[in-house]
Amino acid sequence: MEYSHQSIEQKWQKFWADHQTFKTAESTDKPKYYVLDMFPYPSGAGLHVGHPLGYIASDIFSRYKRLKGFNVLHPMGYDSFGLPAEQYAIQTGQHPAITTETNINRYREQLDNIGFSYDWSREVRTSSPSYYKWTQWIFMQLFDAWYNKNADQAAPIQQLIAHFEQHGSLGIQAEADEDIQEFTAEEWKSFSEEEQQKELLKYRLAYLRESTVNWCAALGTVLANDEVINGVSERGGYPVEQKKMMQWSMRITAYADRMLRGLDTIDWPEPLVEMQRNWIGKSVGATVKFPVPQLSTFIEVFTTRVDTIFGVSFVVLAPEHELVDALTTDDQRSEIESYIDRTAKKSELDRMADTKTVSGAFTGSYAQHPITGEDVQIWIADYVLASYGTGAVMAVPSGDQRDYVFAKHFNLPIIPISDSQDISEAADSNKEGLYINSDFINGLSYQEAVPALIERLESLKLGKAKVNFRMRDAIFGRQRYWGEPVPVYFKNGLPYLLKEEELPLLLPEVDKYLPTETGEPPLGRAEGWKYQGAYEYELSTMPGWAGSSWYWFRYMDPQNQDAFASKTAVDYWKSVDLYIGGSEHATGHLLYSRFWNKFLKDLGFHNEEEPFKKLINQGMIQGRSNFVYRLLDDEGRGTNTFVSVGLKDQYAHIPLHVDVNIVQNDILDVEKFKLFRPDFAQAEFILENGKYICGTEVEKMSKSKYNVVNPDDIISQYGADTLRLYEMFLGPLEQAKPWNTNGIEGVYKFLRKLWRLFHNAAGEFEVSAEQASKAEYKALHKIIKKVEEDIERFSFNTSVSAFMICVNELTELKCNKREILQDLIICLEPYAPHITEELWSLLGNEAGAISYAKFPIFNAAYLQESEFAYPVSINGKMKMNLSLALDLDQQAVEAILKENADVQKYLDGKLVKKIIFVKGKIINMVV
Ligand code: ANZ
Repeated sequence: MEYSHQSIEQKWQKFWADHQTFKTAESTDKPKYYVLDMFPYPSGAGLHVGHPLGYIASDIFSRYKRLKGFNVLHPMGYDSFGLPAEQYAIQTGQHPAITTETNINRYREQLDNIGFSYDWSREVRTSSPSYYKWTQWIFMQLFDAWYNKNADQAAPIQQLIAHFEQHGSLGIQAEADEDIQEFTAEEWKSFSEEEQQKELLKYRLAYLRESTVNWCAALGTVLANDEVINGVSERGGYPVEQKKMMQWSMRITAYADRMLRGLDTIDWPEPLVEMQRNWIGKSVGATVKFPVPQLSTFIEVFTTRVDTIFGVSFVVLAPEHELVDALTTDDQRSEIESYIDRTAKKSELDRMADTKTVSGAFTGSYAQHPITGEDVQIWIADYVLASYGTGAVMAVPSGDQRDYVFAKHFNLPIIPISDSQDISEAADSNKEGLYINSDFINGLSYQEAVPALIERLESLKLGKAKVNFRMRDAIFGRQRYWGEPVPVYFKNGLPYLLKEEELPLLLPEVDKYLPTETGEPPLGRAEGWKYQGAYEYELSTMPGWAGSSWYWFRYMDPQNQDAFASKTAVDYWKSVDLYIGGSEHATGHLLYSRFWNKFLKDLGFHNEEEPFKKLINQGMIQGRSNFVYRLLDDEGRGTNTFVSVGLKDQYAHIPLHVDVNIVQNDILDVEKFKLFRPDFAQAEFILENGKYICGTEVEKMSKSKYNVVNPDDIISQYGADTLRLYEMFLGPLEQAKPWNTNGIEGVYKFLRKLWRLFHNAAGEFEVSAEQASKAEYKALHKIIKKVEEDIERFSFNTSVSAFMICVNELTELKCNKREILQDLIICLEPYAPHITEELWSLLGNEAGAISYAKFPIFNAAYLQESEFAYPVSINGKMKMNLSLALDLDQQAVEAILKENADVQKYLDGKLVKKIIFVKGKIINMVV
């Protein structure tokens, strides 16, 4: 029988599904191992060959771990709330739930075709009520919690209320809003219900507050900073403006320090760790107050360089700073206002990215230097960000490059603070010894001067040490339909939670998926949708990242009705041992997930500080585009003649993308090309050696470039096992690489060759029970060792070529020994599960049992060489090679040399004085 991938693969996929081969339970004494993929958003386009790369790698690892005796949790699900289904709903009126369901079915079909060993009984969908009930429940826990700095963890808000009732605000150290009040217990009790709720909102980990947001009018929603690229939305490229709105936020900043510390305890790629570090952006410095006597107020700045304070020659506020209006003098008002208008159009990211344009305006007012008391001008400029530090800086042109450029541009004073006259050098050095000599810090080192300065500022009540984080609290809401409803209603303008037993709060039906006429989110259209028929629900829905910030817990116990996951399941599976996914989630999903994980730990729901122990980013598979070259006529218009790539430079031409699916090994199927587009029906070709050869280029895989390859097509032609092996064979998992089908035949041939080892010349299955030879054992144990080492270090590509070598060796040895072949297919099972299942059962084993077989044990003895070809020299001159057993000692070797005719010929009767013998290396005879 010939190797027929189609029937074999269908047969085994059905078998696995029917027998639930990969269903996982907690009740086992095997050690656990949790392998997680970043679950997909089920888009309408389906999977292309780039998508499964990470899934194949994680599946290989999962299957390998099972063979190694682990109880493996390897689930899959769908991140199924999101914008594309909603955009489609707006265009067509089709409910996003229907689009989502269709897309999921398509994804499932494609995933099944690849032969993944997922436990589908644990599938989750973030958009299903039984799942989002728990997303809402977690939101409620966050709303009902505060962050206790003394304990460095979150705690129930009830505990805070109890403290307020007994001691007032005294003794509370919280991560909270800046404007929290001080009050006694009596005062607290005298507050109205409304006043108490307002105060508590400043402490809650999920809270409402007015904030500047990235408003995207075209998408009708607020976007997170990482969803805005160069001032336009990441999805769709629509303009984004800054706008003030009441928004739900998550106090992720409370966890900033723990998130930083945690990075040292996990095994993640260094660039990813670095991105998170920068995103969190811890800065150790001080806040300093510059008095503004005429307004009896202060301008507070944040600086990491308090040592440069004597170089301050002006202060700069962000244009949005709350004091700008009061500080602006009549003379300067029109200039300031027009400047504010101009900068409002730029996003924060644009402002940070633009280091070239210098712009700003003078308010007309002055502040006092906190130590020297001198007057300094107050300016506004958009290089100062409203959302960072205090939204104001003390400008030190002799210490800071941006301040220097600004001072030069507007002709502001520059006070030297360094011996160095070269300002760029001084700014670069950016470390020590830049402060000028001043009485009380005279002679102190930088390390001593900073605390001395802070002490002085503290005694003046004009400053204090301060640690700042660049990370902001995360906006938690969007003005869209297709997301989780927030389980909150409003009474007297204040938010209240639903009761736990009222969950899930179902997404209501609406007539259109658009904002209301009055600009409210789509949920505002739901008729009669009121809490207890009386109170307004929150109308925004949760952001895309809500459902994905805890999904790994749900897989542990997906059907649980009483908890997001049972304690038993969570205690058993703990955290994810291996997480594979794309690097685009570095500062979104992977930060939010760490945050929610830590929060749920603080409340005692589990014990793991970090959710994902090891993480690997798979590289992108790029498309390999093909081009045809269309000849141009004298007027530069495209003709209907196409020239092969090698000849194209002899003609005026333009390149055109051509569908890679009608090109094989860069040779165009000209008949299919004529059907590709109606205007090509009459196409003519200038060929090379009778063929039309296409040009190529590596680009992003996308429909518009006609370079999308669908895994289903590869699978129907070559099979899933070939696809799996080939995706790995393309190169190291972490690297970006182009999809190039040119080598896929080689992999397919390898599988057919493997198949033939088990079959005789007549094509009948035939293996021998004889004992294997040394050479056969050697081939087998080489591959056992290699596969084990490769998989353990996630080097999947290198095993594929080793398998090919092994099968070639065994073919040459004409090996059909059962004991060799059976172990070989166990090694190969993680990569090519279908063919190995088939061969396994042909060998007479229990069907399906190969998935739980024992990975063969490597025996080093088989790799030891038993003979060595010694170079034999006479007086240091190499004469010949002599193969001898490696276990011979000097005496035995000398005896053999004496007997050997060739050796005697070279000696030509000369007397041997001494024989130098180094085992496994050389023989030298001294005559
Ligand atoms: C004086 C100074 C002198 C500064 C000097 C730097 C060098 P990181 O490390 O990013 O925290 N800064 C403070 N708030 C800002 C804001 N809202 N927008 C823009 N810039 C702001 O950097 C903190 C430094 O960035 C602060 O220290 C401040 O400038 C500036 F030789 O103060 B520095």
